[in-house]
Amino acid sequence: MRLRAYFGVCFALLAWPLVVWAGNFGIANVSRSEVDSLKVYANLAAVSYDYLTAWECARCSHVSNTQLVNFFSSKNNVTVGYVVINSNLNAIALTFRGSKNTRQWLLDLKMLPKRWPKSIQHSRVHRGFLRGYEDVADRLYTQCKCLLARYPSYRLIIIGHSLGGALASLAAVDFLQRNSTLADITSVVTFGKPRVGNKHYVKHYNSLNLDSTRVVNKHDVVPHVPPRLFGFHHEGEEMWILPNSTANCTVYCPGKDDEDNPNGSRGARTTDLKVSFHHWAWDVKI
Ligand SMILES: *[C@@H]1O[C@H](CO)[C@@H](O)[C@H](O)[C@H]1NC(C)=O
Ligand SMILES: *[C@@H]1O[C@H](CO)[C@@H](O)[C@H](O)[C@H]1NC(C)=O
Ligand SMILES: *[C@@H]1O[C@H](CO)[C@@H](O)[C@H](O)[C@H]1NC(C)=O
Ligand SMILES: *[C@@H]1O[C@H](CO)[C@@H](O)[C@H](O)[C@H]1NC(C)=O
Ligand SMILES: *[C@@H]1O[C@H](CO)[C@@H](O)[C@H](O)[C@H]1NC(C)=O
Ligand SMILES: CC(=O)N[C@H]1CO[C@H](CO)[C@@H](O)[C@@H]1O
Repeated sequence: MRLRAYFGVCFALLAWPLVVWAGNFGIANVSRSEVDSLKVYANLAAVSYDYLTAWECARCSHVSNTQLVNFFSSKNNVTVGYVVINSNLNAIALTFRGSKNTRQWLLDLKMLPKRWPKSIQHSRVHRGFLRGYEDVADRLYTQCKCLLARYPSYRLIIIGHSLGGALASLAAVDFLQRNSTLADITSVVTFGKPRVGNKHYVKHYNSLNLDSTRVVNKHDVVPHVPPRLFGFHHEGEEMWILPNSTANCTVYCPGKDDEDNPNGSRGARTTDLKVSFHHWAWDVKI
């Protein structure tokens, strides 16, 4: 699943300017088979919006050989998600849901940063996202640790859509602070993730060298908040589902150590951004 090494052939024509960037900024086409494997994670993210008591729901059927271990929710119902064991992926999957009302959530989004993790100098993250994560951090870490001990050959995959993507980023950093050897077996896959922290946070995250993938659908507005103007940045490894591509053509846009690729989704004009793009990843509705 090391996506970095992937150079596929795009299954649709690209606008020519993107082909030019491709040479200059390390942008590569993502193959159809890679997209198909990422869709499994998109389906896992989509399922988090149902309240589950077992792996039984319309969208659950898209991800077979899955056993629900825990459906969790913070007291205020803001931090919601689940833990499953999946024998197809040979993995424990920890999935965080986003907000049920994206527009309201965007309006309420405050920009206050907080110093975190304490051990990383100058690292700051979004205070609200951190509070949401801390509500569930200890029990999720304990649970994942126990499951990994029970399934020693399994990986840990941390998934999230929207706010859930922010929580997935924080969970990965926190879990690795608690046990650095987890880096070798942990993957992170996010969809429509907002920015979580400043350049120092991003640099730290990228230095963990996780198998990390950040999917952005077209001109989704959420990855553009909180604004760079307030010091927020994205982790690297963007998979961008291109706008103006009816075939959902996808390109891989590698970042630098402390920033995302300027020629990825970040280059969009503000007037092109829409909330409607937030609820799709290819043909999967999240
Ligand atoms: C991506 O795919 C398009 C269309 O098939 C092709 O023209 C372009 O050269 C490819 N870019 C890279 C970097 O492989
Ligand atoms: C959280 O959501 C569940 C399921 O919809 C509901 O039963 C419960 O009352 C909610 N709790 C709060 C505090 O809103
Ligand atoms: C850290 O994680 C590894 C991999 O799951 C595990 O083997 C090891 O026991 C863990 N160490 C601690 C102190 O929990
Ligand atoms: C997408 O297509 C529209 C209409 O043709 C055009 O105005 C817009 O600039 C295009 N956006 C990109 C990113 O190519
Ligand atoms: C492309 O994505 C849209 C949702 O944004 C979906 O309706 C459509 O089926 C997808 N097209 C293909 C060819 O996958
Ligand atoms: C085609 C295009 O817009 N390329 C841009 C990619 O990013 C670099 C760095 O910001 C710009 O200098 C290019 O103009």
